[in-house]
Amino acid sequence: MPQTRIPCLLMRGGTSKGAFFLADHLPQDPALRDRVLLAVMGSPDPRQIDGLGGADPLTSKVAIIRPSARADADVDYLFAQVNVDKAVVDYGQNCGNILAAVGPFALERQLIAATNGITPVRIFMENTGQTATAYVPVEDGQVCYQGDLRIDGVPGTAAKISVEFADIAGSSCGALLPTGNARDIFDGTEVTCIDNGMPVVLLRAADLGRSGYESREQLDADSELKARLESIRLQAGLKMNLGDVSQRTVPKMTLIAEPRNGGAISSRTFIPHRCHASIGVLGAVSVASACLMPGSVTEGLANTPSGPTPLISVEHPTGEFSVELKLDMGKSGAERLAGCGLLRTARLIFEGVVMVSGEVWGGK
Ligand code: NQM
Repeated sequence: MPQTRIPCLLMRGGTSKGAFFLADHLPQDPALRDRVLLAVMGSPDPRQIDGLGGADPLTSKVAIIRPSARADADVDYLFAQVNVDKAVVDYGQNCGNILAAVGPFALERQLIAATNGITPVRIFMENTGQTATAYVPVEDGQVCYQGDLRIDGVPGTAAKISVEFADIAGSSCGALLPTGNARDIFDGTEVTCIDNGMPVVLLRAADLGRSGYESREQLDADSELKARLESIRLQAGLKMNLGDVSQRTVPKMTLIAEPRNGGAISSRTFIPHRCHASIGVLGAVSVASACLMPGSVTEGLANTPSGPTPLISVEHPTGEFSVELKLDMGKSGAERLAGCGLLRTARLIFEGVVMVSGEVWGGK
């Protein structure tokens, strides 16, 4: 049985890497598409030896893109998290890092016309039903990947892609504070459950007997901590309107501590079973938003700037991530989150066809 050739771009978006496809190049049947994506990445297998995945959730990602039929978007972007060691493809979360490469992909595949200078690409994020605009640098009609922006977690420098989100509160949970509270208690531990683009549960590291400054490797080896976090996560997931999250990759679990390097807060994020090498884009937006939330567990720890557009630096294991939050006066006259902006880089790494075993089609 011959292998099937599927056109694919391998791209880095921010601090993640994934396989990018035009929706039309993948099977339309969702179950078959999942089998194809598992085969592309080489899952389930902790080493992903038989596929493109890098044996890490941050490099086992897929973007599925199509021209948009919507008036407010140029392209539709569906994100798929391909589990490394389980035969599960999760569409129940968004990914702001992979999003950073969606604009360049749309230009590479000529889904939109390039404008020299900066080309804005309006992206409908299918996973959460919200939109973002990415501003992609273009030179001589080509995406320009080289530049001088350094982002923590990626070696070297690359061209700046700024990404703006309008209101993304309640992206997956229906409300910014999905439990209705700024603070809840699970297993005797105080937490803040928040969803500003990504469902996240914040916990003070000190409450769990940790400093919050441990390395990714130390935390990944800490099975006692991981078991406690998973117990809290399963309970929080139910209260955050996410249902049974035992097979899902949300909510993310973020340990927080006082900032140590001039930022607003220090973080260590589990996504949800492995510690992130840095922090997810929308995860960082949710953590930054919690820093502005009266009554959240960040109180007493966070050093939060004020003003209508505070730039909040979230420290993480390999540096920091700055999020500019936009505040305005809501209908009630109270300050509310109205959007945010951030900077990323991206790169086209490989262009070709990925080979998928004919067995995936069950002989058809
Ligand atoms: O939060 C990892 C990543 C992410 C997601 C994860 C992300 C986001 O770093 O928007 O980018 O939290 O699973 O790619």
